[in-house]
Amino acid sequence: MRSLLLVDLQNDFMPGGALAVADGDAVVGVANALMPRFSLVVASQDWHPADHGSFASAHPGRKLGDVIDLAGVEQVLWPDHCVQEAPGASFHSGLDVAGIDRVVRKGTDPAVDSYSAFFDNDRRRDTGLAAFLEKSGAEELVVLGLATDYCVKYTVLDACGLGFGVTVITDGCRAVDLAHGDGDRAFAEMRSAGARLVTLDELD
Ligand code: VGL
Ligand code: ZN
Repeated sequence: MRSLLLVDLQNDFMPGGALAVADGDAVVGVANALMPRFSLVVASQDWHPADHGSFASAHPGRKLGDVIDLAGVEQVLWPDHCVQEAPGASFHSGLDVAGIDRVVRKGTDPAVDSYSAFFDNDRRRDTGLAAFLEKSGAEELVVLGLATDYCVKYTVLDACGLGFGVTVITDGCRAVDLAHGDGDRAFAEMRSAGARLVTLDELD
C-alpha cells in the first residue's frame, strides 16, 4: 500500500511566517490534489516547546543562522517557530485537513531538534511513525512538503534507510536555501539514497 506523507505544511513555513519558505504556500494545492488518491494520508507537524534548543532566542549571545552543538549534532539556530498551540504551528488554512488520517508531531524535546518525521536528530528517540506505517501496511511513501533542505530531506533519507519505497513530489516541495543551491543538493542526496523524484504530473 502506498501512503502520502505531508511534511510540515504549517503557517510558520509559509510566506509571512516566522521561518518563511519562499513560495511555500504553492505546495498546499499539490497536497490537496494528491490526498484523494491515497487511502492513508499522514501529516507531520513541527511542534516545539517555547524554549526549544533550536531557537536562537534560547542561546543568549548567539544569533540566527549560527551553528551550535545540540545533543551532539550540528544545529542551525532558527527564529522561534511552530511553538506548540501557537497559530504559527497550525496547518495552512488552505490545507484540506479533513483528508489527513494521522498527524505526527516532532521536535517536542527542548534538548534536541527533529527534522525527520521519523527520528530526533540524535536518533535516540523515534516519533512512532515507522511503527504506525508498518502496522498500516504502507510499504511505499509519496512525500512532499517543507522544507526541501531540512525536514523533507531528513524524512526521505530516513524513510529510504528504513526500507520504504520513496517517491518525492519535487514541485510539492520548497527549500529554505540558506545557501544557494541547498534545495537542489538535497534533492540529489534523496536520489542517491534511493528515492524516486517526480513531478505531480508524472506520478502514476
Ligand atoms: C524545519 C527548520 C526548522 C522544516 C523545521 O520543517 O524543514 N526547518 N524546523
Ligand atoms: Zn523546527
